[in-house]
Amino acid sequence: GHKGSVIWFTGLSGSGKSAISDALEKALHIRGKRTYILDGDNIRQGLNKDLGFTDADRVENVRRVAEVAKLMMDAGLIVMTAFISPFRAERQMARELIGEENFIEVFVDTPLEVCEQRDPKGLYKKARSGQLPNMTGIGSPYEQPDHPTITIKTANITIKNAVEQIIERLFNDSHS
Ligand code: GGZ
Repeated sequence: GHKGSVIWFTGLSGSGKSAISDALEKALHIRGKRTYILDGDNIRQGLNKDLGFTDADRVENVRRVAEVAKLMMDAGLIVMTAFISPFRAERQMARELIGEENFIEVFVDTPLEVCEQRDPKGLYKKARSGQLPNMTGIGSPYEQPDHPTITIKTANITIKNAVEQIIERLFNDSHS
């Protein structure tokens, strides 16, 4: 069988999903693992460029990401996905498609206020002024995971520490 797995990050815009997945990828490379990060940059610009931010489009975005992640996992990669993936039902769909034993859900639990203070792209500001009505956390819901494999509270923990927690979960049990 394959040695792949999927590390599924979920959290608000600006929560730190991309930063943590980038750091995790470096740690995995040091351990000789082959990886791939699926994120907005390589998916929403290409395969999913027909999709926006309505509920239906987010559902379809996450569905396609789950299918692609599964294919890459079957090819033996450790796949990281860094999408808000705001809806519980679609994350559950991804978990079932990929298989419970291969699926590590990482909740990047950063409070909305902190994400809003960071606001690197000014999207929250735009949302507050009414110019981006369906911003996640403002005009569009984010459903927190009930039972994530790992919760990263970025307020109390460094990126290095977050990476260590995920690595431990990956290698110190059935996920080796
Ligand atoms: C949320 C939005 C929106 C709206 C554009 N709501 O911080 P970013 O900029 O780089 O990451 C966000 C990204 C979210 O795309 P996802 O594919 O992860 O979303 S989902 O899983 O819900 O399909 C943000 C930017 O796109 N962005 N408009 N309205 N984030």
